[in-house]
Amino acid sequence: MGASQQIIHEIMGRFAKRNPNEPEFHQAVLEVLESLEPVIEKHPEFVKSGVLKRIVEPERQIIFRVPWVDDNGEVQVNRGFRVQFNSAIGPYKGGLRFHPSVNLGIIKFLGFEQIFKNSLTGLPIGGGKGGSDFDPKGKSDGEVMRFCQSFMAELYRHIGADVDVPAGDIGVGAREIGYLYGQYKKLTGLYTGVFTGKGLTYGGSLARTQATGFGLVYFVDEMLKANNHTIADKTVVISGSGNVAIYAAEKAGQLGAKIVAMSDSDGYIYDADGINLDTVKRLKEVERKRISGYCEYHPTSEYFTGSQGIWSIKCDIALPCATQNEINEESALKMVGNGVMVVAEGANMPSTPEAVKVFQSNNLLFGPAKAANAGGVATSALEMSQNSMRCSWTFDEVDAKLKEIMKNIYHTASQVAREYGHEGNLVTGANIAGFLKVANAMMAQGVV
Ligand code: NDP
Ligand code: 2IT
Repeated sequence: MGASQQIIHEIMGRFAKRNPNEPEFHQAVLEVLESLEPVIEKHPEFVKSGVLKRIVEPERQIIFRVPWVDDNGEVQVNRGFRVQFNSAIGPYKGGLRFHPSVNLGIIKFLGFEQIFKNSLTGLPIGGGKGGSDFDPKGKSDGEVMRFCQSFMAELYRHIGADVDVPAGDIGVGAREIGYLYGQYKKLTGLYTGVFTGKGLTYGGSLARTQATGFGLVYFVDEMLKANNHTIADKTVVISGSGNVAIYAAEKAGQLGAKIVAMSDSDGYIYDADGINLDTVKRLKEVERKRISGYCEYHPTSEYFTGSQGIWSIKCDIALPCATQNEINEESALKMVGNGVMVVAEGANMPSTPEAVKVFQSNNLLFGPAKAANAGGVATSALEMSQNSMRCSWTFDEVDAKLKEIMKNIYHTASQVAREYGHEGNLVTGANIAGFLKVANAMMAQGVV
């Protein structure tokens, strides 16, 4: 074992003892630390000043009770989380996830990823994440509102426009953000940019709704261009049918690609003619129904239960946009066998480490989440700028900035990978590039 490997091994050993039973958090930290090997060799000062030990420990973790009353008059209790992971380069920034699978380990993995992703955007935002094990599915608007109000009754004291700025993630969209923001304003009396993803009538930014999906496709487009290909006429498979998936499909379609499959947690649809996105939007954004309903409107399409099967569909470009670890080694091998050319992650950590190895050893173009899905949070930072300036930019202005940011992220990750001896490995490039800015800021600010 080399000296830098030994250092990583020691940090991981201590980390594992201090964070038991949090497999997703381990997975995220191990991937980053392994990427940092060449950095440790070049910059022993990061080890000496404890940057590595410090960066894997959240600055603050808040866990709270969220009691609310359901439509039957019964008291329900959920658990709320906010992990304020790193504020070296700006106020904590990151979404809130409402999903029954949420626990502290999930929020820590997401908060940790957010540090490097936010750094990669080039904008001044630190890393954080929050959420609850509340399941908005099947709840009435009144129940969702009461839950959000109770959640914010605690969270409000920990956040602020220059302190910590939450946004959406799985299960938190325009409706939830409206209720959360309304309660924040009522409790504090402040009309500030404390949230992003806000509605357009109360401080939201044009193009934030589209930003993660559009940004993902801008990233793919840039990656393809750099390799003398284009997105036009490519066949695309997209998992999920939420915010990220829908707008990735919209932009890929605009650029001439054909989307043949989308999914939700129950199953997936296959439409050889190309998916009709208006139907998906109506089902998911308006009616809050299941993706299976698609086939009623498009009888030549097919529905399959279970979300794994989507990865056996032949395509040129695969965009996992649902959740963590949704592509395992077996699925990755199938995708490679079917000749997939590009895999770019719209979701956070959707590929298992084994799947990533399969993609990398087969030399396809692989865009890791921290780089490929950073367009959402980047546009959140643009929303913060507009709120501070008390102005709003046009859709085209925001979209143009987003495109520029995604191009820069691609080129930064690819250039840094080359500089550190890992040409073509965007996982290593993105992790190192994201880390360096944060690590330098931490060094400059002393042991805090
Ligand atoms: P949404 O809640 O809008 O949509 C999530 C989609 O993924 C739904 O189709 C959902 O299906 C599916 N899904 C969720 N959990 C699971 C699961 N355990 N198994 C299978 N399918 C699942 O969330 P977003 O589109 O906002 O988020 C999707 C991913 O993108 C997440 O990983 C998120 O962290 C990431 N992301 C989001 C950003 C944003 O700006 N919103 C920015 C960057 C990353 P169902 O309805 O059946 O639950
Ligand atoms: O994972 C993510 O980057 C998000 N859910 C968006 C975070 C944000 O603050 O816009």
